[in-house]
Amino acid sequence: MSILTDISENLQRGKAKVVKELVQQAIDEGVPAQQILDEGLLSGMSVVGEKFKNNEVFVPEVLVAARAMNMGAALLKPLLAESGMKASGRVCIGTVKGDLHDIGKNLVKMMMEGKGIEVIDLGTDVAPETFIKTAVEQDCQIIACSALLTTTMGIMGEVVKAAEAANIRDHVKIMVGGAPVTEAFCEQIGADCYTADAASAADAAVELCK
Ligand code: B1M
Repeated sequence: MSILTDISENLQRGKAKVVKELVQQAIDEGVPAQQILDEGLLSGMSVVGEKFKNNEVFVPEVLVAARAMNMGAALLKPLLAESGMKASGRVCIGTVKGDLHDIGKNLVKMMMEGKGIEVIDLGTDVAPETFIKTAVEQDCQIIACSALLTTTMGIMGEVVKAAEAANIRDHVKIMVGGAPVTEAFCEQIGADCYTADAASAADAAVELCK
């Protein structure tokens, strides 16, 4: 069994300590960080997601898998950081109100930090007014919203409206993403940028901060 399969299977079983050790071992063996993320951690999480959808596993199992995912990803963080020119900029990021999913949001944060962007992490269940208040007080160029539920993605539209009401739309860009979010939805709510994955979100943030 390859070490990446091993990481994926232990993540599915929620064995956070083993996942952490295996990720470290893969790093030591020279496996590229992006490959460990894609073919080990994210591949395991996607199996968990399918099983969750089919009622083969339930919230507790998903939570321990998520914990293993976050522990493994933390080891990859410095390696995913690209060398070379660092961008400057400040972003506040959060998962929108009513939504507690934070794995994707954490990956986006990690990738943005890897590009040299300062990221203020507001966590999960973030109200529109909290995004706006933080952007104003901390002088952020970007508000980045993540949503994983079809029932919460509409909050992103409220963030755009709140930014308009606060008169910050001319200098604060709004980025949106998460599994149910699409380019069409981004346009519909009047946000500035949709990206499908964490790496593209980081690239887009660098451009928007210029
Ligand atoms: Co939930 N959950 N969950 N869940 N959960 C989903 C999202 C679901 C699709 C599962 C399913 O039924 N198939 C479904 C949503 C259905 C829908 O809305 N249509 C669902 C549901 C229904 C629920 C509950 C309602 C279940 C319940 O209680 N009955 C509940 C809601 C709780 C709440 O939020 N209020 C719930 C709870 C949970 C857990 C707490 C158990 C756990 C979250 C733990 C945590 O995050 N710490 C959980 C998990 C883990 C999932 C699945 C299995 C995995 C999500 C994930 O982390 N994926 C998910 C099923 C699935 O996706 N297959 C599911 C990996 C992650 C890396 O991907 O977040 O998409 P993702 O991020 C991607 C991109 O989307 C992008 O970058 C990342 C990749 O590079 N991206 C951005 C993300 N944010 C971005 C922002 C950007 C740009 C890109 O710019 C700003």
